[in-house]
Amino acid sequence: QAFFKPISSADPPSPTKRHTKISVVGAGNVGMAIAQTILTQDVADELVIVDVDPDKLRGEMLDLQHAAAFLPRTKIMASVDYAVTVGSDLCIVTAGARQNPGESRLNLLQRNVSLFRNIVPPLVKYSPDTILLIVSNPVDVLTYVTWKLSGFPSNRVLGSGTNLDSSRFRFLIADHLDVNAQDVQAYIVGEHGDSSVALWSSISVGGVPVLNFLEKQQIAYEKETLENIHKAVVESAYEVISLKGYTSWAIGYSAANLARSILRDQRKIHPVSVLAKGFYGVEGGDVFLSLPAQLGRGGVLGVANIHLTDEEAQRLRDSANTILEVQAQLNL
Ligand code: 6V0
Repeated sequence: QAFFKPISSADPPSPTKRHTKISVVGAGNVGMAIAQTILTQDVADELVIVDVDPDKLRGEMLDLQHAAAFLPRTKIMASVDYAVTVGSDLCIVTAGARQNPGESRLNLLQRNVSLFRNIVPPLVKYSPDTILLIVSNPVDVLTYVTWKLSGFPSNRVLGSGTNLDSSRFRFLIADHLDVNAQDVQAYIVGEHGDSSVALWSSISVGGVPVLNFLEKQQIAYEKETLENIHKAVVESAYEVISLKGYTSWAIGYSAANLARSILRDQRKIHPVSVLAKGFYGVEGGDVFLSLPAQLGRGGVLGVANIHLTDEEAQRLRDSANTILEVQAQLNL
């Protein structure tokens, strides 16, 4: 069996293309954290920021431009007019409405869908070949909405999904084992948020499968500790928001990391929100949720065929059903 199921619509990269342009929609906490990480990590030649608030937008643009002397050379532009995004290789959407006191999540989602009707069509109009990376929450449903509104093939629409949850997971495992988080391989898949699925069988440190190692050393399987780590991952966003009001740095690095893999054709595997129908027994409708996907210049190149236990596969399908139930109530 092949390691990747290829997605046939993923075109090979153009060998001559060098100049890279990224547009970020939404100049809030998340959009600006992504923008500044893209700049410091030298991911693009041109960075464009779009928002509906012209003063904030210009202020943020000038503030970033004033750091040019300390950064790799990147042309920075900002406008309320989507014409500035023309020819983008990657568009990252972080715009979102804020939840009103007492407002249901579904109502908030419906308002975000209305925002997306004003965001996705102009992005597509000015950059018909772009890749769309969605960050706004609820990210899985909004990625589906974007796919529908764009008319793009599914390889060119993805959500940041559980790339962030997985990096939180890797940090907590690294902290527990006192190792470097970059040496920890571990995936959280499924919905970004409450019904996410931790793949215990995927955890390895420096190439050594952790559960196998514990079993061989006859060290008691620390299931409770592992489950507490996953619980801490799910709760960590709520904790950060209750402490500082929003999350920004980790999602900034997470999205810039995805941008690099895509635009520099790194072909790395990231748990990101992709059209999941047909993978790992997910059936019953078009649903975007996070699976370990290979990313490159063509967007989502394939989905890794990693081993899931029966319980993990069932949880993934439950996660898919949770998202499908929300989508069924949407007015698209
Ligand atoms: P914020 O600071 O309120 O920024 C939102 C920005 O969107 C503001 O600057 C608005 O002016 C702008 N905006 C609103 N409507 C439009 C529009 N129609 N066109 C362009 N811009 C518009 O929010 P913050 O930056 O903190 O969060 C943004 C979104 O990211 C929210 O939906 C969060 O829930 C989501 N996050 C997603 C994460 C993930 O892992 N996927 C992580 C953190 C936050």
